[in-house]
Amino acid sequence: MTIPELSGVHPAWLPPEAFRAIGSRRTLVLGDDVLADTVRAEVAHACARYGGTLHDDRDGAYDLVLAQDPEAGVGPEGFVLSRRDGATTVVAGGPAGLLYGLFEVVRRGEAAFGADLPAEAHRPALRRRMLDHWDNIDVHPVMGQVERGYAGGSIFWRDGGPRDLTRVRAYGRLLAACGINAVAVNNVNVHATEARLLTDRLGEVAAIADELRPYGIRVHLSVNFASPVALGGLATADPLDDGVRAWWARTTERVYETIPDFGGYVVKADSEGQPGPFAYGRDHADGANMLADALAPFGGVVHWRAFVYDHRQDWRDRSTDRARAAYDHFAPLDGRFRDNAILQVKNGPIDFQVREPVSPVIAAMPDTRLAVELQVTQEYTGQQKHVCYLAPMWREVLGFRPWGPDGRTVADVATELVAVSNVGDDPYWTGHPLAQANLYAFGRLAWAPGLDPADLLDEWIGLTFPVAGDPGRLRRVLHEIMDGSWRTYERYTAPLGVGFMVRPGHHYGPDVDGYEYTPWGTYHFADRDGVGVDRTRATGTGFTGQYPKPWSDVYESPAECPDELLLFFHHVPYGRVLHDGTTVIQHIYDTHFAGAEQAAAMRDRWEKAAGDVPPELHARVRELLDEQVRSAREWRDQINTYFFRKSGAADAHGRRIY
Ligand code: GCW
Repeated sequence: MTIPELSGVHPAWLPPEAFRAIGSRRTLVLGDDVLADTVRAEVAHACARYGGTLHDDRDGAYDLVLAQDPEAGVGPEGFVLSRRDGATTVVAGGPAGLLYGLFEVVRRGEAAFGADLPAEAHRPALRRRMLDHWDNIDVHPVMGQVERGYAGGSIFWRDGGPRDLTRVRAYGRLLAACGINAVAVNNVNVHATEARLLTDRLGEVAAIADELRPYGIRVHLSVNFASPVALGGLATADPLDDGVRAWWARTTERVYETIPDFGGYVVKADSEGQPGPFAYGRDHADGANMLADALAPFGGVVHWRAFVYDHRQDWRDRSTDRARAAYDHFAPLDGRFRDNAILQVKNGPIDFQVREPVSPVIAAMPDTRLAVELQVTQEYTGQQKHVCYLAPMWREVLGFRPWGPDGRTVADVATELVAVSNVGDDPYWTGHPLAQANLYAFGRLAWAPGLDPADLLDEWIGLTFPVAGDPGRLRRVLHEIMDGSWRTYERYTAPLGVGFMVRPGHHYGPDVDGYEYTPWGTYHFADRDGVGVDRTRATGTGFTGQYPKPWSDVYESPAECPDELLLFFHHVPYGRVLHDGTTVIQHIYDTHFAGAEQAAAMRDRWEKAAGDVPPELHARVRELLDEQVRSAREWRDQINTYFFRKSGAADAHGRRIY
């Protein structure tokens, strides 16, 4: 096993310097599986650079000991970290724990070799911590190679075929270092070429799995529900048909012959044109269970997405509400899914907007295993042209208590966390160099959902920029720019929970009415008197009734509804007074002026970091900040002008509106 070193690719949060503390010490590694080999290779690699030594003999004095003990009581991925008598010890519950323990020591750097440390148990809160790639083999004429990808092409495929996978090993290493243990390699919209990854192109998946395995990452595959027809030549894909079930069983068996540790399937069915069980008069439990049955003999799982709604809605029809769709489809099916069928639910009821309430499905399915799906790729949050550090949003989602202050959190209810990846073949991995922090923070939050976003940012800064000119100054500047960047983005784009005022298709930049008269079910209903969607039980779509108490009542009442979600749940007059005393219309003006100003302030702050980061990186971020400032101004002016023209209400501060 060799440690991948790439030239021309930014090392992200694992620059050589991150291994200095380990590399300059005497380390003992015990264990004889693939992951122990990886740990040994990592230590040896670091020692070659920094002069330390790697040992495998128990008798001796070491600065760092990494060993396994199934009795450690922390599960296969956990570890106990301690320091006493000049030695730091990681006792892992299993092979993966050894790897995660190593990366914990990397994160701490010199601090891991300082003062004594009483035994600290670490284990992941969520057993599967997964990234979904929306990568295609072919470059799609509209979507590009990576659907909603803002960081270049796929790291797995070049247009039309497999690519040199050296970079995939390095990717696995980065993911392991933030705690991720599963990757779905292809787009959930499974087109004709990509469908064949299940059958005659399976070798390409196996090759990716080989690269990721040494870092404890299992590979999953998005499959097309109609595969028995498209690939198997059957007349039907009916999940209750014996021939169809036999086809999936045989096909899945072959997958496991090729990739014995294959993770399972991901399915987007009956959604945005993808085939599904509805075509055969079956429901989604029938569909998911059929695949679960095919996977069960091999320990595999199916991730079945709950993103099912009518995308051919009539905008004139105000009773159909896209927000209701996932609950309406899935809540009645609770208890019917197999143990190895995992329902994958987007964090909000609509679609990864900058602000949405937490999906009511999460509280509605006590007898179903749930994966909560986040979007690391910034489709609706600036497309990796804008700085938008998303950990604060995710932290809010994970800490949300659907049953009120004394109930469990979303993180307690979920069995897994999944996110759409923001990675591509860009030299910085994520296009915007600062968007790397989102990927890092996602993995860390999936491991420990209670972590503080600012602390995570701090970790990421420390690892990513180890030799910066003045570390204190850089840290300050990055916190000033990034800590509040999600809220800043919200300010200059979407006020009070209204969503989808984006350009149709690519979803970048403002277009207030872009989706207003389309079939997609994403409306704001602004007129001369007011704005927002009435989702109440009393007079609206009844969506508020999908929440348990207290939220069903809180959201129902315009007086109690949190301001930031007011227009998500209510249609209100522009003059309605918010909790802070401003009117809705004045809030729109104020936040848009403030947001655009804050974007400009980010750019000024970044100038102070010139000299603390490599010049190319500084220049790349500066260029992107120019675009962010331009775009924020455009958002400000279009939104303010639109609502000024609709409402006729003057800005209390007499600022320029067009
Ligand atoms: O947000 C929407 C995106 C689609 C995506 C879909 C989904 C993969 O605009 O590009 O399709 O969500 O999550 O399935």
